[in-house]
Amino acid sequence: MLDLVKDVIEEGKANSVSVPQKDFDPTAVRITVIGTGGAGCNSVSRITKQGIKSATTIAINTDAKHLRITEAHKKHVLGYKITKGLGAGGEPTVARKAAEADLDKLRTLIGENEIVFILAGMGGGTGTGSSPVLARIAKEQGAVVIGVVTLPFSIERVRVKKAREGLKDLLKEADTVIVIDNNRLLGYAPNLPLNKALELADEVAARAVRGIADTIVFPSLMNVDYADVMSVMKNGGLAMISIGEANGSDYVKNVVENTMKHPLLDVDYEGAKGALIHIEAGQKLTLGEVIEIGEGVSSGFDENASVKMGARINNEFMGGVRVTAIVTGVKSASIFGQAGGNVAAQGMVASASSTLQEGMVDEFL
Ligand SMILES: Nc1nc2c(ncn2[C@@H]2O[C@H](COP(=O)(O)OP(=O)(O)OP(=O)(O)O)[C@@H](O)[C@H]2O)c(=O)[nH]1
Ligand SMILES: [Mg+2]
Repeated sequence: MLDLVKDVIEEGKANSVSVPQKDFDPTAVRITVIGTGGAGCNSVSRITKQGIKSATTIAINTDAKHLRITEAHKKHVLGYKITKGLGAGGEPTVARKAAEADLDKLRTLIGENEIVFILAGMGGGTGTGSSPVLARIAKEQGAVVIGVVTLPFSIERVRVKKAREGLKDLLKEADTVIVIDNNRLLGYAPNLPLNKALELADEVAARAVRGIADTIVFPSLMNVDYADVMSVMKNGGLAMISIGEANGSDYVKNVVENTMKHPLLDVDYEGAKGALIHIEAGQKLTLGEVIEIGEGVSSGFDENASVKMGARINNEFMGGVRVTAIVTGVKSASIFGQAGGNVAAQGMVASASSTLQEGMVDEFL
């Protein structure tokens, strides 16, 4: 079983994950992680409890009661005048109005950043309706905006349409949206109870954020700097994430296989814009192995995709290795349907230097 799954099953273990304790200059690269709605707040709580020195965390919810039990550096009850802190009742339009009513407060709360992550579960009211507004504000204030969102389990049927609409709106405002299809988490652990599966989604979101934020901020065996992240994430469009782990002998070959086995979104890499591969391992990891892993993981990507690799030594890993791969500018017929999808998606990749056009997204969906 993947350590990823074990950490989630063994209650509390995730809270003891060690993070680099180095001081860093917070003015160098300002990173903010925003969680909105129940799922987004739970993901942000997880990140905050684990400890994150590379970023500021903000939790936003229309549901004040849930916000009270959320851990974050800053918290905000969204659109209190409209929702009275009682939630958005599953209505994205209510949450959008609540966010629009709070524009000035949100501008101050978010501030200026180089990178802003927006975490949400698509399919409910608050996360679905507010995340595009938050993305717009963060972008207007100068940040590269990366959404990290989940799509509902198929058993949550009525939420799927709402989730697609929300994703479509978020793709218009954010640079890149990393999509975790909850159904695909079951590839990691088919028999998880629902609450644990949702925690697993939180953990994947946490690793996506940490894989990017910590690698930029803290010195590593192989550094990824802000310019590298920009080249992959700016106007990256739809993105998929996959996590692989391996231990013992032959761990290089095994981790490559594991990483490619369970992408968390069913995608086509043709025309992919870029990839960010983050590798964490114990002391014995060599630069040669880093390159071997990177080449192995990226062998299926589009040949024009710009691949950036970062590697960090983590003494907790002993003989193990963990890989987080994020591929941007991908196409996903399984979410968006076949008709017109491919043409529009190729257009998205071809226009990497301009922001996503509204018409293109509509066609894409
Ligand atoms: N990762 C994760 N996903 C969750 C969790 N809870 C629910 N989800 C998923 O996220 C979707 C949205 O749910 P919530 O985040 O609770 O909804 P919300 O944004 O708070 O919306 P309202 O409560 O209607 O305002 C659900 O359909 C689930 O697929 C969680 O704890 N973690
Ligand atoms: Mg809620």
